[in-house]
Amino acid sequence: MNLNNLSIEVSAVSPKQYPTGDRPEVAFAGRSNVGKSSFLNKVVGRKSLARTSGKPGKTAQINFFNIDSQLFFVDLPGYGYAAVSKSEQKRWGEMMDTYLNTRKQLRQTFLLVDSRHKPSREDIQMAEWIRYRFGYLIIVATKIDKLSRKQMEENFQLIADTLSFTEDDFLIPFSATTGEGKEDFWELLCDMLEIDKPILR
Ligand SMILES: Nc1nc2c(ncn2[C@@H]2O[C@H](COP(=O)(O)OP(=O)(O)OP(=O)(O)O)[C@@H](O)[C@H]2O)c(=O)[nH]1
Ligand SMILES: [Mg+2]
Repeated sequence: MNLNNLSIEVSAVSPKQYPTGDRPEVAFAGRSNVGKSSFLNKVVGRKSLARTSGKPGKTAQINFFNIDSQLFFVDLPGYGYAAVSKSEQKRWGEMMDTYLNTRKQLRQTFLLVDSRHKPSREDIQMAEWIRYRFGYLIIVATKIDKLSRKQMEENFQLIADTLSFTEDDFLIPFSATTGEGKEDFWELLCDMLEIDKPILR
């Protein structure tokens, strides 16, 4: 797989706009501002393929990124952002439910949680849904550059306990600032999809 060949395929709000064909997809879910778009940019080695922002609520559509015409990475809108109006939150929720519950090409949903905080009720719900649909959970714990090693250990335990980790689940410590965790992500993804690992940059 060649990471020089990347593009945004489509920003969708409804299923008619989803890409056609049967390429596998992996989606990235999590609270607003947790770092989904930053994660995506870092793992593919592009500064601004996905749009990021310090202000929560940046990603408002379902964005499909074409990864070397082999698969799609799917950047989802964040949940749990109180400053978005109730009707807008409802619309996003429905849009995501539709995608997550109906999309046949979807091979796994990675759940991003902030390594500094205890997972929220919505994170727990999402984790349960992922286990139900895919059999196991892959958590990306973001922003680890903001923690000491000791805090990290403690917080990873809290995350694992809160999400009722089993031995089938994975946790990838990650930083979009330092790039830590990028290798582990690709290792896991390529094993899962049985594809060759790309040359990372
Ligand atoms: N220090 C640090 N900051 C990060 C990291 N990842 C993301 N950020 C910052 O967190 C903020 C939110 O990042 P985004 O990637 O836009 O978050 P998102 O989850 O896509 O947010 P929504 O699109 O609103 O759901 C930005 O200011 C990023 O620069 C990280 O690993 N370390
Ligand atoms: Mg985003």
